[in-house]
Amino acid sequence: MSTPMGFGRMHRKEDARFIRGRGNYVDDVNLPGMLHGAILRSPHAHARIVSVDTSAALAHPKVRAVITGETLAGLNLAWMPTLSADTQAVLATDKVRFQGQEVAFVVAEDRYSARDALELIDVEYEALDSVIDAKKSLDEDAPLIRDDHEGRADNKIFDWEAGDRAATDALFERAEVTVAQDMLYPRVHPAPLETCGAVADFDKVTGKLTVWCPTQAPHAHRTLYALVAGLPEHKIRVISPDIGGGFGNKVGIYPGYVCAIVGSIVTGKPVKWMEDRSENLMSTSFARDYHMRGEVAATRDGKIQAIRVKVLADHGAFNGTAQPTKFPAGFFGVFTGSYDLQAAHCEVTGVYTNKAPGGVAYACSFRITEAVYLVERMIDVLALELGVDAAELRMKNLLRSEQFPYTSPTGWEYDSGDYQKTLQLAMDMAGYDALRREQAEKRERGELMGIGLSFFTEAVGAGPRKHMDILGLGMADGAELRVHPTGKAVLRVSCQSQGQGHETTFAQIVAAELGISPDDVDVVHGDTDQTPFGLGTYGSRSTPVSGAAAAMVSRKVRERARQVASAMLEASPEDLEWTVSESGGSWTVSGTGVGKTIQEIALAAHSNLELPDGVEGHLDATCVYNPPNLTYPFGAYICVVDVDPGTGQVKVRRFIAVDDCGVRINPMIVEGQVHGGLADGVGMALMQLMAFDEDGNHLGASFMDYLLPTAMECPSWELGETVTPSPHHPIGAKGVGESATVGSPPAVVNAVLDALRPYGVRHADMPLTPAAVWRAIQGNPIRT
Ligand code: MCN
Ligand code: CUM
Repeated sequence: MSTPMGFGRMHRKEDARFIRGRGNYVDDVNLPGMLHGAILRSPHAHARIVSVDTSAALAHPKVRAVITGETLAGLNLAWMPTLSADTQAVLATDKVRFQGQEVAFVVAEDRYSARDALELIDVEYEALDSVIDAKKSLDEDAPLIRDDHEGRADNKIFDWEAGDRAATDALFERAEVTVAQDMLYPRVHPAPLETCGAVADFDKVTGKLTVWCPTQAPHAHRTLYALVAGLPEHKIRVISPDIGGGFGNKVGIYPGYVCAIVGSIVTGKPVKWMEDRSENLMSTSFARDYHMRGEVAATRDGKIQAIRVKVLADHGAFNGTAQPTKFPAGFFGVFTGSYDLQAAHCEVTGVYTNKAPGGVAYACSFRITEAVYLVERMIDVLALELGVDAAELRMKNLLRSEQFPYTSPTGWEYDSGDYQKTLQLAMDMAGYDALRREQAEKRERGELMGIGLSFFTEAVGAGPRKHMDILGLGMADGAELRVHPTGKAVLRVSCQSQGQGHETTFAQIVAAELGISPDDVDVVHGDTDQTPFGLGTYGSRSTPVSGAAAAMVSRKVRERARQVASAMLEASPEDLEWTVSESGGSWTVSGTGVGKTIQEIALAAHSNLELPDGVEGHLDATCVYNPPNLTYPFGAYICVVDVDPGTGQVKVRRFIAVDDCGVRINPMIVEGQVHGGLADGVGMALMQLMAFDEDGNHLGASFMDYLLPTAMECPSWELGETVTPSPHHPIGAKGVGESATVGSPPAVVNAVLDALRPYGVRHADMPLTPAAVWRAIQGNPIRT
């Protein structure tokens, strides 16, 4: 595959090291004299800590330190702020509030001894009643989880609402048709290949702290360490090396990171802590856990008028969700989806339960996953009620291209879209009418085939900073670009790749702007000492924000090059025009064909050439990009399933996905992102669930019980694209990294329920395991 001069398909530059086993992950970081930490975790979901005896562990010959909540309390570090301005215990002092919560930290000479010594710590617990079911958390007699909060009387975290209640209720009162449906988006976990971990190295002589950890937001982590621990920020270096998948699991700061840092300060040695798979599944950021009730008001002929939603949001024991401050329910407010309607209203109540904290992870676009699932299930429920085809109903209600930019009833300004075209393409690719005929024939024979649709709109690329921040840090991103004398470039960005291919696509952005090869651009990221400040990668914001910064900083450099070229060509800058030919970019004297290539200009910029006053020489620039708005990618998905009526087994036979993420920088990478997200969707729809028993015991703490989809469960994806550029993004790109995870679960669920139509099943909650489908067929789904 040849390398394009800018946008286009090219192999990922980073894969050269990944496929040769030369990636460098946190667990590959080994420092001289390094010690190893391990965490003792609570076996109880809710219990008072009576005593912690560490004497036997300390007597272990290889143990160097045992840190408890009490040790941390002495340093004022027993509690830390969460990204939602709540507090979270680093190591428990008073109570444990979920099974798997961090209780003590052992530092030993090797990993095995650290683990062994955990068993020597004697903790006496006094078990308390726990609240596992969010629906019971607000009961009068529910045990109070956060008695550490002064004056708190119940388990409610927040009430939040959006839209116009009165206008919505009025439409419901007058509506010809209304439907309502309860549904659960269950608790799931992103389960990245690499678990979380950290290596902390505090140098007593220089006072410098270096932390390697797989964070999606290195700069935000550094600032928070500085604010919380009182360490000077310039003495902290956060390095996020190669990351084996993040999916939102690696946005937050976990107690283990803080423990590794304290361990290094206490012992004077570098300390590594790596969690194992069970720890990752039990204690780090879960996703979803939204109990939703949707209602739709429509006319008899299928025009949707209003949507009303009530949500109970289970945030676990600490409100550790990572979302912009003003948005306690994330971007759930976009729940009106892709449809043209008159009014909408939603209420979200967040509650504490005795489960692990988190909630915003797993390619969620800040809860748009839940919002899209809700509205796309509701459209199918309405189609069933009206007895109309689900595709037809969508086509009739989708926003029309002339409505953009469109302000939704809850106040979101969608930047651009051509929805009908995208849905039509998906239907053409699927052969929709033929599929419906095939389904009818099969139904005659008693065979169960289902066709499910979903149409999603996302809002990704958080900023602008005046509306979006995390703990006061505004969501704008910096970029720095330096072109060396020989015309090779280095781009430094504040976002951080967890596998999305930034080293390739960001090089392509610079390459397109400067007319050089992407092979000549190195992308530096993930090291706070090497990159400008910015809020990091989540909510598919890298391309919308850092990608825009990369384009803007390249344009600054190009303008700088124009000044230099004007001195070289002895022509006024206004008489120069930028051209990109096969051989690259140049500034050329208009109408003459005489010009200088960017490489020639780069050399001259560093040479003894006399430059006009005010032109500094060298070719570099910095910029900070504060996006004017989010970008709104969208897509139409169609899933075809066959269901075995005897066993309830679902087979995804076909999956057609048409995505519109505006201009595609690297279509191959975009397709890879979509493939990954579609597999996520099949997994969530059919097999994934973080289950607990009524005492709060975690029932899915290994991959034996928490199931991930494999190639066996995935069909050969059929992808299509439409391109509706974002009008406000410098290269017209919208984010895509979470689109397929957001859009695919409702398509799969709608397909399965469409297959079950002969049994009169209106709804069943994910995951649609064979047992769940079978129960639904027996007329006894978990929820109808
Ligand atoms: N891209 C492109 N053209 C576009 C849009 C994007 O070529 N119009 C490219 C980008 O340049 C980037 C990739 O596609 O290389 C994804 O871009 P973007 O949509 O900007 O998303 P981010 O880079 O910000 O990635 C974050 C997003 C999130 S939030 C989760 S969660 C997720 C996801 O990406 N985690 C992932 N995809 C993942 N993919 C992998 N392999 N691993 C993860 O942890
Ligand atoms: Cu919500 S998972 Mo991603 O935004 O890192």
